[in-house]
Amino acid sequence: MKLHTKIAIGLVAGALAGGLANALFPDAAWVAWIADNIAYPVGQVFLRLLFMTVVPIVFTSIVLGVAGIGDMKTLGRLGGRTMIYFGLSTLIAATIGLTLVNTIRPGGGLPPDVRDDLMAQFSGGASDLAASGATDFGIGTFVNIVPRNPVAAAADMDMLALIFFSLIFGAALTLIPRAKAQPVIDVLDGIGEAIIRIIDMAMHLAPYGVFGLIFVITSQFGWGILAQLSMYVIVVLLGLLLHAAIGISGLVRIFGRMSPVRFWKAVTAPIVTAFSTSSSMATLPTSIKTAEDELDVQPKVAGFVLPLGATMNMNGTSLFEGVTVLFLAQVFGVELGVSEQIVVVILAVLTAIGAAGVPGGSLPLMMLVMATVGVPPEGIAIILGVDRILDMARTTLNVCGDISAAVYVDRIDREMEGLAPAQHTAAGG
Ligand code: DAS
Repeated sequence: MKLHTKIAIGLVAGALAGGLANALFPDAAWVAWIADNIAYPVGQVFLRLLFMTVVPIVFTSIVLGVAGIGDMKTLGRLGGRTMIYFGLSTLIAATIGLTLVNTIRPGGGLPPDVRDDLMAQFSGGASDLAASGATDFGIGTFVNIVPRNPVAAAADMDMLALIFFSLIFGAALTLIPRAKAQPVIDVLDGIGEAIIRIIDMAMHLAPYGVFGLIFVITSQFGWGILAQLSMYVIVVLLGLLLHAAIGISGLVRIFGRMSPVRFWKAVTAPIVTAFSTSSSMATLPTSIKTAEDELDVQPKVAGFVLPLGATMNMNGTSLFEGVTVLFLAQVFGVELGVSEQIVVVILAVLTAIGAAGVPGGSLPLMMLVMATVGVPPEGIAIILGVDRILDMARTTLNVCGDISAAVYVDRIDREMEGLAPAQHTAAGG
């Protein structure tokens, strides 16, 4: 049986068991005992396993992505444009997500007492995130991005500082002799692979972890909370669709100088692969083949932009994180003003850089975004049960965003080298 089927079964079983317990035995001590002593610990172990991977996966994926650009000349010519495109497309996605979640407010409308109980339930969690208070977004935030001590930043899970150091360290590796940098890159590559295996292992615990997490919620709050979730799922999927139709199509037309119809027809194989694997990494070979064969992207560009994109460019993920953090803030009654929402957008873009291109790769990082703006990170438990569906959809958008970036960078490189424009073989307008 496929993992996501097991996760779905864990979700349904946990929701049914918890909802029934709440309906048939309201406030029963034995139900609370099961929730506190069995369901909650299982759920927490699952969450902490994901949490445990945050620091190493952020550091290794960003350092390898930047160092993988190669020499400074390539870094300058292609890397700069690639990063700008990644940042722009991710920012558009996060903005679409935030606009939707503020307009539709899927997390609003919970009775105040339920909201207070939820906050009590999740803000006393055993999470190691010290920074569960909101971030005072201001000049100090920018100064603090530069860590005095990168190890302390990692130990404190200071997200912005960790990403800053990783970006600088990766760039520095391209400035030292390759013979000295390569061993470091090889070690980090091995660490990154091992961490991805840990995320794989953690995701195999997901069916039980999800059961535990959703049982705790539904046994205490009944099924009403799940009605809120359906609106949330609709908002995320609508946002992803809008970004595909407007964001990526617009970028393909303006930056790639290509017909969006031709682009979307050419990327069918990567779409199907990403949707079924929920992994940008697993889809990478298909993305590279499609970019080269269907969109006539030069192999040197496809081989540089797509692996970088699978690691650092996640349009769907940044949109998902923006919507989810604000949805959970609405559920908990945490009012996020403009400055906090700007922090959410910046962090959603930055954590999309550090998220691993594997199933559930962004979940640990999203918990950091939540804690940074004062939303209890354990509250992620509320959406974990529906995350797999959303992961399939957001990964698909991540991959399409990467391929659109390769089309743009290839056009720029051809113009700079005086080469003929790409001949797109895919049928279409
Ligand atoms: N599943 C991740 C990917 O492969 C995205 C995510 O977890 O947000 O892109």
